Amino acid sequence: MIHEKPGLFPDTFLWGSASAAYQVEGAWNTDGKGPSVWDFFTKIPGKTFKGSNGDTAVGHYERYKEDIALMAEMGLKAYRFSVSWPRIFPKGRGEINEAGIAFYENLIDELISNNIEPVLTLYHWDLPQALMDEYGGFESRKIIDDFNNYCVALYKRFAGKVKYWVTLNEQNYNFHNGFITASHPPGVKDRKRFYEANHIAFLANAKAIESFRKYVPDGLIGPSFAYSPAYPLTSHPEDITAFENAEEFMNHWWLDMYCWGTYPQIPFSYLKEKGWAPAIEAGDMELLAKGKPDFIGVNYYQTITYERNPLDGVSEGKMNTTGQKGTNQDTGIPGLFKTKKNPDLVTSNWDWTIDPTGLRIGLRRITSRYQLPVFVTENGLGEFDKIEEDGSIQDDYRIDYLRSHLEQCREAISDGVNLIGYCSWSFTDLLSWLNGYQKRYGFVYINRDEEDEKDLKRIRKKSFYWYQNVIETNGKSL
Ligand code: BGP
Repeated sequence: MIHEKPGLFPDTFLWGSASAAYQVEGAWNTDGKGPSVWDFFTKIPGKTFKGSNGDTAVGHYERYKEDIALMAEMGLKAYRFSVSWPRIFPKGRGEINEAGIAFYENLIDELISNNIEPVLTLYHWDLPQALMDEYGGFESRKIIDDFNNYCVALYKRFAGKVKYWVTLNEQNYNFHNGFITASHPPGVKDRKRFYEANHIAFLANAKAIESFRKYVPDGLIGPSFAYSPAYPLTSHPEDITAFENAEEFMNHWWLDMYCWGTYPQIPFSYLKEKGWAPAIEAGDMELLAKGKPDFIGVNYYQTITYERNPLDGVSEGKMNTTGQKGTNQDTGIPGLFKTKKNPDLVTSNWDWTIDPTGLRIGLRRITSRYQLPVFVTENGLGEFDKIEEDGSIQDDYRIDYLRSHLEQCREAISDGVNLIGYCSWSFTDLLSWLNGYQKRYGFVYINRDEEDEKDLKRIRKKSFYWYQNVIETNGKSL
């Protein structure tokens, strides 16, 4: 679709940037915080790049005012952050830890006083370790009430201050890594458990949304989905079938459930055949139907290209977590699909394809299928950055990445997508879960690496000034 005139971002557009508690806060055991699963998992040898962890992260817990001052200087309209559940309930439930919730209250107040809209993510993977020990986290239905109780505590406290809420961040990616590749907690490789845990998470998500309607009637809520739109490698009908399999199993499985409260029929039938289908109990479908979101949060980094995969084909492949280009391996599900490098696209040093048009395609697919507003809750480029002799950081590659993706957002708006905002990933550099501190995403450089916490000094990159101008012109000058 080629439009004759360039589109416009609406005046109300939320120009934002995002982070997550474990990746920025540090202060892992300060002010009564309980441990999360990541506090333990990152200490297991070999799990993260150079054994990096978020004990200190980028010191945002102490420096949040300095960080918000930088956001205000930039003119940021929205800041997406996550609340650490074990800061609020150190053991997952029970008495609220007042010092923990006060941190977020101060953060929210500071944002509001700087005219920055808070976008609060309820769950960005840092499950209280106590609930993992007690009942295996999302593998038990007990989590549905515990998660709801935690969410309600935040709804009650922040209903008047926070309008935009995100339920679960990237349930699909986090659970895939947790139960298929064993690279996130709980570090399991078991497809049956994967689908069971996902089903329980869908129920927890729906219940949290049901409660939201009662406590925050004027707010807007939705999950953030790690959306990698699928492409077929060729027009061979078997590759088209592989691509459709991928779209169904990797995307519709979650999006249909969030938006419609139902599972897509073809994958469900396949999972039944394999013995992997989740157990559906009486009342589940009624609850799931109540989880309809106000918007779909889209975390977009790349498209993934698929081809046919025979029954004795590829299943597991290593992921590039070192930044050594070309070390990523293909992966797949025998009999369904396997991934393949797209010959038409370039990649980052971490082998993530760079495909701005894929963002437009994804936004259109969601709009056409679900007819809901969309919020880009993450999009960005993880790369090595270098401090020049004059102290500057010339991250033109990041500007090119963000600009080209925003151009495609504008095209998507012209196409008829109701896009309410865009949060880049990320505002400051931060801990990349498996890739350490060297994979940098921020507009603001943080002076630290894996081995040395240094002084955590904040340094504005070239992209900081670029995004400042984008916001000032409401996207007219990209
Ligand atoms: C998403 C997560 C973020 C962030 C981002 C970049 O999956 O929601 O928390 O980490 O991806 O990924 P990575 O850090 O692996 O490069």
